[in-house]
Amino acid sequence: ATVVLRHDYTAPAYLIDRVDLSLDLDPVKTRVLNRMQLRRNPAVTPQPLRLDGTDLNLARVLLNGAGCSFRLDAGQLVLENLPAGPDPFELEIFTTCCPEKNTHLMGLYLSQGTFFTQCEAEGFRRISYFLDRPDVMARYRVTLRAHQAAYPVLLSNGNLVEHGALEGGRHYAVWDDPHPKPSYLFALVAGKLVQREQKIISRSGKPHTLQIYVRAGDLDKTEHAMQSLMAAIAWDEARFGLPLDLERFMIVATSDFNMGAMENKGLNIFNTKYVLASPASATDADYAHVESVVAHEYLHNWSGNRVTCRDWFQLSLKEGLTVFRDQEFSQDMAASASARAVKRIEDVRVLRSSQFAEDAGPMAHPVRPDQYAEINNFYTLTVYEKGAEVVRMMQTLVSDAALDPLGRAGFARGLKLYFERHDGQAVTCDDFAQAMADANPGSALATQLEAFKRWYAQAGTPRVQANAQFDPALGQYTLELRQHCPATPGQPHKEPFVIPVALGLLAADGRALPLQLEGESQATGTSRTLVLSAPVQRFVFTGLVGLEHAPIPSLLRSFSAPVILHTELDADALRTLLAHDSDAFNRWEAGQLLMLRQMLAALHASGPVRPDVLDAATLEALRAVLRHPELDPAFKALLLTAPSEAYLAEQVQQVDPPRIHAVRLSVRSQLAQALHADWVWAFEAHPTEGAYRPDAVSSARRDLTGLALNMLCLAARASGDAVWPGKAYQRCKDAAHMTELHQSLQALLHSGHALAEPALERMHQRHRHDDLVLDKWFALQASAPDFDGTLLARVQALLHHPDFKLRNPNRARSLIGSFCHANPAALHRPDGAGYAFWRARVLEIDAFNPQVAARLARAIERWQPLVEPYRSAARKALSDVAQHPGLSPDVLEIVTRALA
Ligand code: BAL
Ligand code: ZN
Repeated sequence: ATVVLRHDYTAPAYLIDRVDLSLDLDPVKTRVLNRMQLRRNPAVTPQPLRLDGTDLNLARVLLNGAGCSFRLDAGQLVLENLPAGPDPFELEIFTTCCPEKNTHLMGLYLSQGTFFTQCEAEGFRRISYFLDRPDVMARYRVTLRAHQAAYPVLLSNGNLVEHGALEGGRHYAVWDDPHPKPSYLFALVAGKLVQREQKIISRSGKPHTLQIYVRAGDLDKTEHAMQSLMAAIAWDEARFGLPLDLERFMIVATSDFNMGAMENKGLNIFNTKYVLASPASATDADYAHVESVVAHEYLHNWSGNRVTCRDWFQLSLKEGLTVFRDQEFSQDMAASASARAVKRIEDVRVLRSSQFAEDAGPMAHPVRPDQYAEINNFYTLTVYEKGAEVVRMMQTLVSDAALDPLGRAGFARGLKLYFERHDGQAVTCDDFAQAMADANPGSALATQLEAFKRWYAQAGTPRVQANAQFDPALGQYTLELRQHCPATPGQPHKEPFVIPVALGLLAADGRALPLQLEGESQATGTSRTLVLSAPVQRFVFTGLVGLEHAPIPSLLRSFSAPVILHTELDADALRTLLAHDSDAFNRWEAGQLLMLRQMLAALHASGPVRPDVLDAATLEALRAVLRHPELDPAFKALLLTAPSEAYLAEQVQQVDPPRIHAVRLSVRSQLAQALHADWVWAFEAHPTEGAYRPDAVSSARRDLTGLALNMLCLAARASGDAVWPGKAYQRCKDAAHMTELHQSLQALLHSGHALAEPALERMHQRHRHDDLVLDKWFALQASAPDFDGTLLARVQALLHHPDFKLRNPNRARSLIGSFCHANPAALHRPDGAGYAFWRARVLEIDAFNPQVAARLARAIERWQPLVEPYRSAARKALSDVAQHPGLSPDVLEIVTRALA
């Protein structure tokens, strides 16, 4: 496959000022007339015009209204004899395409009889020949024509300027978008839809219309999305002074979508999963996802649309920044400090279990990649989540300890300058970092900008080792921090990173100690940020007199950098942090570390996994957390959840998935039994009755109740008790809302109880007409523990269930994705049958939707650390796929990198 290199970037040879696009929509043959006004880019040497196009039937090309010579070359439409000179010229291109046969879900396609588009990254070229690259920005006017009865709603970007009836039962609509945009932000929708509308007045006094379009019957599930949209609009204006620049802002939901959602200018298109929510169909997690994805796409209106990427290597410019912004939005919505901490912990859990794994595997790439074969493969956790951490570190590094300790004001200044400088442009990650630094001269970011930017250029997760010495006589505590980053594919040596290390010191009794570095005249607070930028640095804290024991360091508070931290802290110190640290993140982290160390010991021990993995002191410390009178219930639930199997796998050189699963199950069972009375208390003390509300306080209560029920059913597995499984089953039957049903069914499935079967049956009966609930129904089964080795057979049987639809991405991911990505102990079977299943599904899906297939292909990319017999069998499955004739470039890139 062709590899695209970042260093090969050249500016476009032509610019497109205006596009007048006219589409006669028809499922079998859609006719597209594309009239463009182009001109030569004066900054580039004259050369032929090469327009991108994929799967188009070309009928006619006119240059300034007359026929002209052209040729097709490797899918591109090439025009050589264009007018010389700077004057604009008009090109008229007439093509047809077949939306009905478009199974890639890129370009123009049909979902349940409605036309949708997806153009990011390179979908526009499936609609018309174009300079399909993000640095070519044009003004669009779009005319849509279609049969009125079948497609009563006709939408595109911008404002509706004209509409009316045509002959033969057809009608038309003309949309004009005043904002120049790259082709990836183009969108249209045509079909039978209903809408919820909301008029708002923004701070500046301007009126705006907000609309959410869905299929008939789904309107009652759009309230949360509308509330989230209004909250996001108000938040961006309040926190960053960024107003809504559109008269009309539309969201449209589709159930066939490769991604989560898409930020097309003024016409966001969403996977139904991230728009629709009602108490009966959506869990607390779904409500939170809707809030954050609606915000994410809206926030792109500035970070992505007003200022976009010069080329796709800069994807994190918009994605990392927008993830950071949506994470901040969700934290601000959470209101209380503990709810903020819960959100941060959840985000870090995703980063550490999945992005760190990506950074350690064959797909490791910098936040700003240097090459790709298929750009769709680089919509990754590294570009998104690690990219967001890079932005967060910038915020930390522009902080002013005295005036702006969190860096919020400095960051807002930087963002303002970035938008002032680059509004309407397509720019690079360097431009963003430069604006941040320029707005904050003298900050740690500005003074070390070039070194900081290694976060964009170097792949891999840095390791930070902390060692300390305490001199009680001098009251001096010396902290030595060392960093190193392992090699990643193509990058054997790494330069040091600039790593903000937020920290505090605690006395043995848990008191926060004042922090004064050598050379400073006085202590400044009890929390501060050190900047580690050399391979080794020493920081000397003074004034710590009268301490009997060495201070306990609380390092990397709030997870101030995406690194793996190694400390020498013993179990006593961890328990002190768990009980007293003022930083909620590190309190949680101390609990995780206590469990993790003992889980790793059990993993490495020989013989069967013992039932007593955790020691008594750890259990008591965790009990104290569970019973704590003040801590937030959601925080307790996170703290009492053992590190995930994926995270454990990242801690070892030799990965044995079934053994990892056994260790975690042993810890869960131990917690369930040793804290039985406490779980009963937790379940009973946090009633969840009453009308469902998705707010942080009530969802926190449900988090803890759900975990308690899970634990009580697991304890019943050992004791034979029938009461708690009975209660769980009753809750499945009487569930007042989906969170309750989902948690209760999960409790039965995760304890392997026989009542799970009738509960599943009831869930299906009750919700079989709701696609999103059916997705959960498949996912619950595919991700359940495989207690008796029959799960693969169940998943295989479910492929033939009347409700299973392989071509629907959500459904395919719910069954096949859940099994392959979220159930390692069931996938990695000694007989290799899990890999055979994976191989067959990857090939099957690749034949019609390479983007979805490539995601699935990544499920076994980390075969190298597996122990035998898994390692050889997984490699064999990968090479079988790699040798398959006709493989898409998408899947080929994944398997080739995995086997390299
Ligand atoms: N731009 C692709 C979908 C998203 O990240 O918003
Ligand atoms: Zn995004």
